[in-house]
Amino acid sequence: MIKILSRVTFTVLVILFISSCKSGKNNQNNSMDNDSTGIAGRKWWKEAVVYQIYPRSFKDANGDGVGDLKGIASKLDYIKSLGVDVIWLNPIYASPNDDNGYDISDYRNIMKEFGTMDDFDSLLKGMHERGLKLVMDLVVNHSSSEHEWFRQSRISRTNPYRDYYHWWNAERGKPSARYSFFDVHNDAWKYDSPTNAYYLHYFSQKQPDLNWENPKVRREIFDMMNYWFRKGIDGFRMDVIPIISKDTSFPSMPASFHGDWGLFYYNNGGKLNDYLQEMNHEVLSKYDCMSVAEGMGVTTATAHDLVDEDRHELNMLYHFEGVGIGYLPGKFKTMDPKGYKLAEFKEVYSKWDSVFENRGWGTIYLGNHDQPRMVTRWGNDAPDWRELSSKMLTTFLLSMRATPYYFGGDELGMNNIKFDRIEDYRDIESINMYRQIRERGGDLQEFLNAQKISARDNSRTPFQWDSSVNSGFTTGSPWLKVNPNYKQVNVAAEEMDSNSCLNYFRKMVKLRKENLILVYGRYRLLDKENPDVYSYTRELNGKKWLVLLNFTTKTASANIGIDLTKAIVRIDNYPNPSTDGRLKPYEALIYELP
Ligand code: ISL
Ligand code: CA
Repeated sequence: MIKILSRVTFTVLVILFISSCKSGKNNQNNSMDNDSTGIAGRKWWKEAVVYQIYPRSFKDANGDGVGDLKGIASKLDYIKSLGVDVIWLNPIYASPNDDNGYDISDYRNIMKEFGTMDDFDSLLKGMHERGLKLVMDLVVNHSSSEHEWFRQSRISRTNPYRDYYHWWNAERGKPSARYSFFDVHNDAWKYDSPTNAYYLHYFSQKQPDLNWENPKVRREIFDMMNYWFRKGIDGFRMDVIPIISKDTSFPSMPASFHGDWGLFYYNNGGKLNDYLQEMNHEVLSKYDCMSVAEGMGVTTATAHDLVDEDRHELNMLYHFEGVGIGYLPGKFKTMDPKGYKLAEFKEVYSKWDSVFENRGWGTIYLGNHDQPRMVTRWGNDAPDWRELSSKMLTTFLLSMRATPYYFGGDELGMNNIKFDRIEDYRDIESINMYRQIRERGGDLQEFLNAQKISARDNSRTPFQWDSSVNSGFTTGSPWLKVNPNYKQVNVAAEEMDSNSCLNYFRKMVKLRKENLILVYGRYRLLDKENPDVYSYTRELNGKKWLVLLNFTTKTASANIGIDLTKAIVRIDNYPNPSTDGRLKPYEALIYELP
């Protein structure tokens, strides 16, 4: 029987299994600057709010139903109005779109559907004119099978590009098992008849893994990164970068890594840190840029190796422990019907704060293009609570001690579309997982129900600009259905309403930008066991702020023993803030304490 890989659960299990943060290393870093604020190590990327744009779904300028660069360019004033600093664009490079751009066929060209290099140049210019920085996606664990390197590589065993990828000649027998994310049979080896060999693909069959052992591959990648930096980009978000280093003898996985554990083995190639140091030396160190790893499989024990300044590797990473909370073990991305426990949520985010308390720097996110919509997953998207809970989550994200990554559309309180039928999905993950379950006679209805909460397409539906047809996203036929609630939930309507999610987001961004205490202030969790309310303080230079967040539909009390009568309310998602520690449903409050 084919075992379903439960990616999210595996990460959580692994992290629980591995003991928490190794400590003891002294901070060797002397490069931190001090300034008049007395804050050590100030950096623009620590103070930035990152706004993520899924280009396919943001704005379609030419009516073909697919978002494009001209579309994004036409909305730069909107983005600027949010108060954010950095835009992270999901991949916009040439791609046959097996995995929506995460399968790149030419790293130095723009995807035809998205436009041209001229469109890119003027988009970047438009961003910089507005003081916005651009972070691009770097997808170099794998390329597309349609990349010229792979076309060459598969022609013959002696082709100069052969060693750009991982091949296993079939006369050696079948290689030992490796698991694939998007393969119907979870098999990461694909037999290729022209050379009677298997190639490795941790993701889809059209995403062959690049061979980082080969110095020529690394050279090509570093040159390509320099090419984009010379164009003026401000950084890279690095797709699944922790899994680039492989043991190319491909031994069978140790027993402890079998099943759900298998993918963790992918992090253990041994040379990741060498490669990142080389990348830093050859590329990153030459620019005032930011770098962030998608930290798949990174644990509290290994995080410092990637991001501490004295390592000369990357600036930040984002962990997967938070987004794994509440899923049932052994089932593919299926939520526990009882929901998630706030106590666990607090524990995870407090633990990751402590990891970076003295060294390194963290990130925080509650949604992205691989996750469902923030309000559906962590708040409550029922009509009575969607706006309040969405504002409450925004308050959380923007008041933690980590660089916030905010997914476009969440500022409107956009929620999951919850498709009923597999035919509505476009994502290879949902489609191939459905096929897999059908092949082994599994429960398809159960899968579809679970997907309503967890499927990636929930966050990829077109951006909701106004109440005109297709939410003003396209004049054509959208590549993925628009959420029918666009008539109420859209930018135009929310601009008119001073209490909208959109205007709350702007207020909260402004509060963070104007008060470094929210960026750098020490974080302390209060009232840890409270199952309903998340309370914490932030402290900087003798000042203390208090954050209170009610995660439930009931009135709930924060038991913090702090007299709030003289406290100043800095933000509240209700018009009449509580003053006695009793919080209304989904109430979010930030106080400045006397
Ligand atoms: O999407 C996921 C869970 O459903 C993740 O396991 C995801 O596959 C993983 O985080 C890697 O993600 C990144 O690389 C993938 C791409 O499909 C994702 O969109 C990207 O964020 C392959 O390039
Ligand atoms: Ca278009």
